[in-house]
Formats: sequence, structure tokens, C-alpha cells
Amino acid sequence: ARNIKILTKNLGTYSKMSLESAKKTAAEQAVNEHVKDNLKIGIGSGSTIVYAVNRLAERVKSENLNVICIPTSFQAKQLILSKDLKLGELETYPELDLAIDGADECDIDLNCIKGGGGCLLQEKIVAFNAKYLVIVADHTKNSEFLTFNYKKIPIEVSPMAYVAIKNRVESLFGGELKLRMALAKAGPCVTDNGNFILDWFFEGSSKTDFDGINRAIQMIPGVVDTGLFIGMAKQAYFGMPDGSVIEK
Ligand code: ABF
Repeated sequence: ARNIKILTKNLGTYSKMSLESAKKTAAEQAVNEHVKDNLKIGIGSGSTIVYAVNRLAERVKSENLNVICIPTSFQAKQLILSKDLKLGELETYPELDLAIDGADECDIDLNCIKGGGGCLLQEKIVAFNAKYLVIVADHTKNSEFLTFNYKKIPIEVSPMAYVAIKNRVESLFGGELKLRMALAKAGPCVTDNGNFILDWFFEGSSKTDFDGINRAIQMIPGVVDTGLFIGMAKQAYFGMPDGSVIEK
């Protein structure tokens, strides 16, 4: 059991600026502590990873490091290319030394909910094939148990099965699944892999067996994967409002 300070109240009171600076300090510390020469690194998606890649690019240039970056999304690929980092793919580099990624929520055992940005499938594949997954986030992602702060779990599904999966999960476990819509709301959000995302609004508790739930959902035909990353992360860095970083 870990004794970690968890800030869960009044999340709305933190300004966008202070959250951005919390993301930046966490991401930079993770890159400073984990990146060394000759690594193959999985690059996550989201806004926090941008700060990690910026710091990575600085270090690669100033220390002349030879690192290969494997993206988890179209966004990550563009980021790697924009920083002139060496781009690799999992087909060529199936064993990664490290993966750095953001999260929507991370509990005291480092179980995470991911996929708020819609990239969970490639993120999970890359994380699974990395020896060491490091999470970088602001303090609002640091949670006591899953769904405590972030009240939904994204599930990537084959488009033809979304109604059947919605009905099945609701009848098995309760809660409500909503088809994620694209920003303009004219149609569904389509992932990098051509699938849909169902956001499962589900109130768990400290007693909820997320590992069991995850396995059961993964067994439903049409489910591509879930945003539950159980037992995958090895370390997490949370930027705090006062500029410090909490590690767990
Ligand atoms: C990815 O980006 C996702 O798994 C997660 O949904 C999101 C976190 O985004 P941010 O860094 O913007 O908080 O890591």
C-alpha cells in the first residue's frame, strides 16, 4: 500500500496555466530520469506527452543521444517528426525499452484509465511491448481508485457491434455506455484504427474488481480493447500545483 497525497477536491479551481505547468514539470522529470542513450521509446498521446517529447528532443540534441521513437497515434507520429526525432515502428522494433504516456486517471497501484484522447489501442500495444511504462500527468489524474475522479472508461469497438456491446456491458455491469461523437458532433469519433469509442460511465469503488471487469469486457466479440491499463505502468509522475512532482 502506498501512502500518497491525493488531491481530488475542487479540481475546477486549478487554472489551465497551472495544470499546463504541472504537466510540463512531470513530463520533464520523467524524461530526465528515464531516457538514456540507445533506447527504443514508445511515445504516448495527449497533451502531457508533448512536453515529454519537447524535453526528449532537447536532450537528444544536446547530448547527441541515439533514441528511436515508436508512436502510439497519428498525433504522436506527427510530434516525433516535428521534432526531428528518429521514427520507428513496432514491426521493426517489437521490443521497446521504455514507453512514456499520459493517463486520464492513475490509482494507488498504478492501474490506469486511458483513452480519453481515443488512442487506447495503440497505446496499450506499445505499453505491453515496452519493458517499462512511465505515466506523466498533472495532479488531477492521481486517484485513490479507478473512476473516483474520471467517471468513465473508454472502450474501443468494431463499428458494427457498438449497440450490441453497449447493451451487453450495461446488462452485465450497469452504468451507461455512450457512443463518443466527433468534435463537430456530426458523426461518431473514429479512431486511428477505424473503430468507434464507447464511453462507459461507471461508478466503481475501492472494492471494484477492475481486472476481472476488464477481462470480461475484452471477451465480448467486437470489443477491440478497453482503456483499463491494469498492472502495466511501473512508475508515475504527477506535477503538483506548487511546482513539485510526486512520484509513485
Ligand atoms: C493519452 O492522452 C490517453 O490515454 C489519455 O486519454 C490522454 C491523457 O491526456 P493528457 O495528457 O492531455 O491529459 O495519454
